[in-house]
Amino acid sequence: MNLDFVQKLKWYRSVLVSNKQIDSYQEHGAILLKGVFINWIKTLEVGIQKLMSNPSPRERSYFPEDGSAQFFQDLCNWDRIDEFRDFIFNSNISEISCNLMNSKIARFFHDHILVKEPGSSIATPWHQDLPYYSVDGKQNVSFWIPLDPIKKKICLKCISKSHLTGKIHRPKRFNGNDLYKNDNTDELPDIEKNINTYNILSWDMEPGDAIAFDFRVIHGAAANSNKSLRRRVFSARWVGEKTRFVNRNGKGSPPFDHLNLKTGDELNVDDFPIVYKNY
Ligand SMILES: O=C(O)CCC(=O)C(=O)O
Repeated sequence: MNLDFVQKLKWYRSVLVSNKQIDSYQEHGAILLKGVFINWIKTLEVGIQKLMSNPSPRERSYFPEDGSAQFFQDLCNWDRIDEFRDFIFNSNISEISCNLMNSKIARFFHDHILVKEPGSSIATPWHQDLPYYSVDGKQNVSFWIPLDPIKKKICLKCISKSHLTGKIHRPKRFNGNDLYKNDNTDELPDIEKNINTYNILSWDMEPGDAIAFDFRVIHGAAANSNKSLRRRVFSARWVGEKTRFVNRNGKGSPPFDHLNLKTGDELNVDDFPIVYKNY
């Protein structure tokens, strides 16, 4: 193959994520991307180590009542953890986001770290992310990036096509408490009771792989039943040019309550930088 520089660049870009993968993302709301972040695992490991030894005021960890290990969570740390910022600005993640969202831009929304220590008995309940977020719009994507090998039984589980129902279900904290007061949205149906009626997407994963999923997709994850392996996950959330700020009349998660934005506004504030432009 004898390609000039521009052709090479186009070829390189087109293999980051194929049209088939983009179609599958739009259709199912979740896809597996193999090996896309393999060169960034060490960087993210260092970042997570730094974060856990100095968490932010937004840390929200859960300690199981049975005395098993913690489920550590923290959010929005890219501006103080160099390794996170490096990954967000210098890896291919912004370009992949842009392509998956069919957007002209990839705007970073936030990072979220989710570490289930070995044997932690805390399962992540079924939920959608959109009702927790101060944004609305179909152009969005989250990446679930494990830093440890993951067996399918403890992998993120996404319900295929659940982003297309048009329904937004009542958000709850992972301990079952309602997130917003006087929330009259519908409760999520009992997924476990009818589990065989859903097409559940989940995979065996290696460090470097990622699941890209839509903010509207119903998803959850089992406890970390593995007694010797940690389940460290770096999650990065992105929005496109048509996604807008929304005031959900309550403290969402993450709580962006310092922002002076109104429903319908573009997210033109430093918290949400545009990292990639496709024009
Ligand atoms: O990692 C988990 O246990 C859950 C992840 C999740 O709910 C999310 O990334 O939105």
